[in-house]
Amino acid sequence: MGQPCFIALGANLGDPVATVQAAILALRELPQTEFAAASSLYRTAPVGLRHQPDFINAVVELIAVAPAPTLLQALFEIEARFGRRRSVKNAPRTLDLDLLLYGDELSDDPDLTLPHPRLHERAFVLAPLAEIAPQLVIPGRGAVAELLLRCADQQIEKILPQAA
Ligand code: PH2
Ligand code: MG
Ligand code: MG
Repeated sequence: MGQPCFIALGANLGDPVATVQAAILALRELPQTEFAAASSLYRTAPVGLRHQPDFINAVVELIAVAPAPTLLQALFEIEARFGRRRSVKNAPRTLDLDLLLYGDELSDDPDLTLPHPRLHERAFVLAPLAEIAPQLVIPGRGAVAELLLRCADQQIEKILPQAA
């Protein structure tokens, strides 16, 4: 039996809509995982970053047989394929893939913290997540719908409904 996993996609360089759409296709094709759902695409104001272009964000659900570190490695490989260069923290990026949740696994490993340490305070993650998993409860944080209500001040706009 696989574990339900949620992956956040973000891009704000190049053609971010095309990048996020192509990255969703790449996630659908990952070995040792089964595609479950993809959210719409959202245009979102940058959070915690100054003077950067808006982001395109989305969330994908996969059922993974591969263990979390293997899945994380596969995500890094997709980021690299899309031209991601790791320079300074929070630099604009062609593609960022963050593992949000791996089943109900908890981890405080700094290289792979589960659940993702900032997911509960980011509308650009919570809105697409609530769209594909409205009943989801984030371990230690609460219901995704409830958490989203607390981020009402963050600017996000659904731009492209996903035909999953
Ligand atoms: N990612 C960040 C920091 N800030 N803001 C938005 N709107 N979307 C992101 O994907 C994002 C961000 C760090 O990964
Ligand atoms: Mg990120
Ligand atoms: Mg990242």
